[in-house]
Amino acid sequence: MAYIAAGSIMVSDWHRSPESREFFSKILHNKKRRKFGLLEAPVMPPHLKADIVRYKVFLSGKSGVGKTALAARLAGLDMPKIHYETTGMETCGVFWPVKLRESGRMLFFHFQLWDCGESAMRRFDHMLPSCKEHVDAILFLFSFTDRGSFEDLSNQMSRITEPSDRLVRLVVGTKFDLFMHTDVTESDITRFEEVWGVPVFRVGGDVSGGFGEISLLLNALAENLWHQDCMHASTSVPSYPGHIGPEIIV
Ligand SMILES: Nc1nc2c(ncn2[C@@H]2O[C@H](COP(=O)(O)OP(=O)(O)OP(=O)(O)O)[C@@H](O)[C@H]2O)c(=O)[nH]1
Ligand SMILES: [Mg+2]
Repeated sequence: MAYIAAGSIMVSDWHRSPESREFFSKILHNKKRRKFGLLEAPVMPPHLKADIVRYKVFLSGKSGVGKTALAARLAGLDMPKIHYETTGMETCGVFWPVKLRESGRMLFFHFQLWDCGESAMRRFDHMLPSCKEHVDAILFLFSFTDRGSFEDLSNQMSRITEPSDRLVRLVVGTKFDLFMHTDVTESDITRFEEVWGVPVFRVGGDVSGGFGEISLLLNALAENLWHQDCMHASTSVPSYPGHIGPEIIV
């Protein structure tokens, strides 16, 4: 599926506009991200009603590239300072409010992130199938400080997914803050984006205050998932077990 340019469906940088303040205040607490229980969700006053659309997102990449750190970064949790191999599978949820451009409608996206340690993935055969079951998007990670992880991307993408799979694929380069030690050049990235038609996002460093680079990634995820559902809804009879995206007209 063709990648959607930022801002074609959703208002880019909406998190910076005063209008979004009330929505973002529902996912923040004392300038940090609010923690939601399993069955909790942001509640808006009736005049600002916003539907919640839910998606499953799988984080894939070599051990140590920063899957657990990225999940924590996106969820606003503390990031691991040192590498503890994730011994099994962990999930966490991220709410992210957006505004649709044409209708002016606001929505809360809920991304359920699935993070599986790479060695557990290799050891237990059932891990990959359960991560892939009903998955809506996959983030393929590589680290800017590990050229091998970048070179392995193409392999990984063709091994885990089929071209016919209905899912959004995005690539995330981690440890961009350590660019002094980078093993991957800008022209490597440009070439990869051209060949695969998939955008590469760069993350790294502190997320102190504001949403910084994660807003780009969360918006892109939301926008492409929404687009994917709209395309699917226009070509088939809708039946959406996991979420209520497509029956809402953009
Ligand atoms: N400087 C910097 N360090 C990072 C970044 N992302 C991850 N790290 C560090 O890289 C190490 C490994 O990160 P993890 O998130 O634990 O790696 P993982 O992909 O979950 O690894 P497995 O669970 O073994 O599959 C940790 O020490 C993190 O602090 C980043 O963007 N910048
Ligand atoms: Mg991990």
